[in-house]
Amino acid sequence: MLTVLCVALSIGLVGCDQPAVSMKDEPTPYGPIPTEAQLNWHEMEMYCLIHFTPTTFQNKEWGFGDAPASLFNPRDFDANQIAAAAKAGGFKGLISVAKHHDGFCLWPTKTTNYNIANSPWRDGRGDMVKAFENAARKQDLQFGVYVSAWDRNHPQYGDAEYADAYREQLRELYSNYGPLFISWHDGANGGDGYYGGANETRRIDRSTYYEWEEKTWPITRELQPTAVIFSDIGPDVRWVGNEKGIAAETSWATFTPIAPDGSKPAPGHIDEQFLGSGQRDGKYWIPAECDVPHRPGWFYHPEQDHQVKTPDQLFDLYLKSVGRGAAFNLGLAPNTEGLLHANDVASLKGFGEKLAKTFAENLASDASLKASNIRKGQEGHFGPANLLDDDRYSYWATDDEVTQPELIIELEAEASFDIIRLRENIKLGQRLDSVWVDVWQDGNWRPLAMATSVGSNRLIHLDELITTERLRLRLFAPVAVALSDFGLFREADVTFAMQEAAHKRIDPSRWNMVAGGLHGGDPLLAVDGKPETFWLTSEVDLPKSISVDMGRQETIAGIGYLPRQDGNMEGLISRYVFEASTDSTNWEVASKGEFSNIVANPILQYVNFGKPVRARYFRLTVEAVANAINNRSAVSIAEFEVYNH
Ligand code: FUL
Repeated sequence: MLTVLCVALSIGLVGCDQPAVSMKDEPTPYGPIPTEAQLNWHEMEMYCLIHFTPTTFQNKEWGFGDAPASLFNPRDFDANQIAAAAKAGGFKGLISVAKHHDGFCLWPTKTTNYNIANSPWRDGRGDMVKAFENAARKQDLQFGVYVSAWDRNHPQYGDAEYADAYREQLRELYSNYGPLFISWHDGANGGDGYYGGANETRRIDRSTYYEWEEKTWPITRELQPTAVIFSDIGPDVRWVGNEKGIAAETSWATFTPIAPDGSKPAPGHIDEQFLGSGQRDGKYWIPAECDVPHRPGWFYHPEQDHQVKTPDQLFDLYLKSVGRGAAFNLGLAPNTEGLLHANDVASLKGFGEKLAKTFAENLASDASLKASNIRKGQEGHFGPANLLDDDRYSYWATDDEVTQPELIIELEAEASFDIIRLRENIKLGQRLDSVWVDVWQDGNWRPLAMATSVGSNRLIHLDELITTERLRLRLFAPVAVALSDFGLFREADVTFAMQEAAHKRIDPSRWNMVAGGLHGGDPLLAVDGKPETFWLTSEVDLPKSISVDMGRQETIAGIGYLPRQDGNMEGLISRYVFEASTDSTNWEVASKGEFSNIVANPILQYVNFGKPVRARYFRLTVEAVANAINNRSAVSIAEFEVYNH
């Protein structure tokens, strides 16, 4: 009521203690601006994504689509434990992977029999999406769904029937799980799979098959108007282009999706070069989301219990995602009991504490601020005091012709900080080109830091603590500025201890590597313990092998393949066979499989044999590498690790 009254008074030019801004005095929005659903998403900043299917019970990263539903029986499943851990981490939402590429639906859908009703969990009467939704709402977390468009189980995958069934799955989820904040679509689409027993490779035209714009996304708009749609191309939130949780240092919220071949862009069908940085002159407001698993893989693998990201690592990712105007989407992986492991819970708690402590006090909250210009001289509406009121949309603005203003910040007392926070009122667009921060030291202004792409949130992390009483901002924009927040913070410390690894890497220094069909390059680079160096073979026709004499008998529990870490995707192994032998004559296949998702997430690929094997010799056969043409390619290996029992 009061706001309404003040608007009326300000138009009528009558005084009011806190008069609202008259629309005609506000700067005109610059470029594309966010929708209501996008504003909500920006304010959330971080949320979690839960991967849990029969795949978890197979200890695989991508299910093939053939795991029997009878495998899925997490006896101690507790959605509240998972939601409470996310809440303790400071996350504001939960996304249930209601269906992953394996096609298993976590809700009792009418569209396929491959769903939870045919599992033993809760005698087939359970609905896990509902359980996640209830737990999220109980913790005051917003809720969303991820429904993989690729379905390696569905017999009709590739035909029009399946595309219709997919849309029906979305309808079911949009109709029965309350208001959603996000509908999440990934880009992996098409390839080999079970497909109702066909066991074949199926490709689809990613640009046209799902009729995203014509048929699919209109369903989201109709049934879930509060949800943003996430995919490689948006239309509301774009993928950042990696699964490391990191946006580019300069990451504009504005973006124009373009297909690699000039056809219509679609999820999995996009020119990836600007995903991380966005474009200053992008046509649409499509900010980035940074997705990253809490563990190396998106699904739970017991051997990764000691590889959970620590609170400090999560904080670093927070600075490189949320601190760059993107969102932080952290993957959580329940184990076969249906719970998060103790290490995951402890790390989330530590991260939440670190965030809360770090941002508890804005060290500039009592500062006096002097701006070189205030829009129309209206200190009450557009003055710099708005920078300290913790409101993302009240702002300091300049006159239209003042596009390079300055702001002097006099702190109440000397303060030490290593994080600077800046925000724009994004309801008026992303206006600033850059901001320079200077500190007053020994009677002079000294440049301290600069930032581009400020937008909804920009955290500048300094290399060291800075102590000062006075700072200066110099801002540069093509139009009047509309800065809404200025903050100074000091990174807090928290303690965290993790359980030790169960398996140890076998020392490769006594190995004799006999490069067979895999030749060229330096094989020793694959066992030098240095992730940054890698063995790159000559181009060969696959499959090809390498044999190794370990020098003595070992009990091998598993292997690890670390792909090259230089960002180049040439030679990444996607299918392998690992054979073991005690005499180099009789060989036993210890493990055989695929490294799925290796291109999007080129991390250590860990394989646990389940049953350890005795061996002095092993032979690794590379059956296929990602993106190879006619199965002819070089092979690259940063590290090949063998673990004993
Ligand atoms: C990717 C998938 O292929 C991964 O398995 C995971 O679900 C990730 C969040 O999205 O595209």
